[in-house]
Amino acid sequence: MDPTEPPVPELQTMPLGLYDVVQFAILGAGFALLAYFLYSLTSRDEVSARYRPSSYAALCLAAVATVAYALLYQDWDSGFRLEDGVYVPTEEARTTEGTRYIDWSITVPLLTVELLAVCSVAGSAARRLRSSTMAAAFLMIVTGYLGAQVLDQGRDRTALLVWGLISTAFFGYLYVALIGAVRRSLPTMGPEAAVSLRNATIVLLSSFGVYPLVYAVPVFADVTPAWFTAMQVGYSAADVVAKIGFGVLVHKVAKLRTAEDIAAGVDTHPEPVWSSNV
Ligand code: RET
Repeated sequence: MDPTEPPVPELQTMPLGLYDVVQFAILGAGFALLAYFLYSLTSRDEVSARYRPSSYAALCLAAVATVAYALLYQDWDSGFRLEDGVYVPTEEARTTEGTRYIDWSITVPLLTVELLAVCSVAGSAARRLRSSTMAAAFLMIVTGYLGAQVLDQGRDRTALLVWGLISTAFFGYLYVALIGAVRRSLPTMGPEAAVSLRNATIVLLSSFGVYPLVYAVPVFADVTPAWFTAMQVGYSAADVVAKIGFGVLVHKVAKLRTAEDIAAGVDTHPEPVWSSNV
C-alpha cells in the first residue's frame, strides 16, 4: 500500500479542529449515556412492576451504548497520530460503522420494547407486536449495514441505495406499527401521561429520521473530512436524543401511569417471579 494513502478512504488526514469535534461528540455522547445508565439504574423503583420491563429495556440499552461509545472513543483515539499540526490516520484506523451498527442492532429493538411496555397493548397481541417490531428494527439495521460498508474503493453508491431501500421498507413497517400502538393506547390513560407518551413518540420517530439522512450523505457527496465530521456529530447527537431524550419521557409516562393505577385501585404489583417466596 502506498504509505501516503489512508488505510480507509474515508479516514483522511484531519485538521486539528475537526478531529477534536469528532472526539468531543463521541466523548460527550458516551458520558451522557453513562449518566443515563446510572439514572435508569436508580430510578427503576419509581414505577410499578407493570411498567418495569420498560425500565429494564432502558437499562440494558444504556449499558450496551455506553460500552459502544467507549470502544468508539478508543478507536478514534488510537486511529490517528498528530504530525505537523494535523491528525494522520494510522494503520489501525477504522471507520465507526461496525461498532455503531452493532450497537443499534441491539439498542433499536430494545427501544421498541421500552416504548411498547408503557402502551396499553396486552396479552398475545402485545407479544406479536413486540416480536414483529423487534425483528423489523433488527433487520432495518442489518440491511442498512450491508449497504454502509466502506470498501477499499470507498463507498459503493449502488449498494448504499439498494440496501437503503430494503432497510427503509422495515423502517416503514416499524414506524406504522409503533404509531398504531401509541394511538390505541393514548385514550386509555390520563391526559398528562398521554401528552408525555405522545411527546416521547415524536422524539423517537423524529430522531429516526436523522439516520437515513446521514446514511445518504455518501450518495450525493464525497466524504471529505468536513462531511465525515458532520456524519459523526449527526449520529452521536441522534443517539443521545433517541436514547436519553426519549427514555426520560418514557420513564415519566411509566411514573404517571403507576400513580393512575394506584389511584384507580388497580393491582400494580404482579411481583416479578424472581422476588416471590424467597
Ligand atoms: C439506515 C439505513 C438506511 C435506511 C434507514 C436506516 C435507518 C436507521 C435508523 C436507525 C435508528 C437508530 C437509533 C439508534 C439509537 O440509539 C439503517 C441508516 C431507514 C432508523 C434510534
